Amino acid sequence: MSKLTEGMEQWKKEIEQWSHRVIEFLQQIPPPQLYAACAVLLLTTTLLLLFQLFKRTKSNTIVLTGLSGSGKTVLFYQLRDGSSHQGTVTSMEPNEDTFVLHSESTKKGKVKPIHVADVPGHSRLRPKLEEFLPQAAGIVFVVDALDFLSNCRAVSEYLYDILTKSTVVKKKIPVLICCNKTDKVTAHTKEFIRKQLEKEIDKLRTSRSAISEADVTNDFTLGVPGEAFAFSQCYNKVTVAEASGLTGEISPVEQFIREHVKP
Ligand SMILES: Nc1nc2c(ncn2[C@@H]2O[C@H](COP(=O)(O)OP(=O)(O)O)[C@@H](O)[C@H]2O)c(=O)[nH]1
Ligand SMILES: [Mg+2]
Repeated sequence: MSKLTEGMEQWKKEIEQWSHRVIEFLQQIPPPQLYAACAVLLLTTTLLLLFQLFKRTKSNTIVLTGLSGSGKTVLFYQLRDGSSHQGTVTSMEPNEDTFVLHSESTKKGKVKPIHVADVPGHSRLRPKLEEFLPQAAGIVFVVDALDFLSNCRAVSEYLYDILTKSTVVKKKIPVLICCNKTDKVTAHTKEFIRKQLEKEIDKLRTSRSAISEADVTNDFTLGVPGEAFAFSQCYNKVTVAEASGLTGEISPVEQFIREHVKP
């Protein structure tokens, strides 16, 4: 017999002896105690499994929205592929995907894929937004910083709608107002855009609450009554950042995503 098989035989014998001892030991324990132990073991494993499941179903969805033309699609591809796919993007391509951020794709260790949904801001499609909100870990609201002034009213109305959605308020979904296209020198700064939006929303608040006296379906009122509206008054966190989807300067967006979708 070779040394190896001898060693194996030895091991086998020892294992057999041990299993005998374990069985003997178990037979000595009164059955009720044994059952109780099994029950405890089963309970803890199910609890652990449930805990794991709960952790995994924790939202990793980021909703990308804003008026059409603000640069959502370009931003989506920049986040996923690290390039803007200029000229190759058609409206037929999927605007929803789960992926590891391009900037993190070379990172070792634990990187959690995120689910990004590009939800068009066209009023006809707005009900679509409602579908995504319950699972949203964060909203990236894209604003065209180049063509801002002519769109200010429409942008504010859409943002107002989002900020007063009951899901957004109740779940305190954080919103990043992403002032896009800042690669162009004529783009407005985030401070300017924030101030204009606050002013415009302040106006909307007055006109909309006048309507809602009769129509109680309005979800929530914004800000502090009697005070000029500021995003800091919102229940959920509202931040403003500058980015350029076209040139790939999107680190504030990636930071926002990482902050709210934990690995
Ligand atoms: N200069 C500049 N143009 C951009 C930027 N992002 C998008 N665009 C342009 O804006 C237009 C609309 O972009 P798109 O992503 O289709 O907007 P969407 O309608 O919000 O999906 C396209 O012509 C883009 O080339 C940017 O960061 N800088
Ligand atoms: Mg698009």
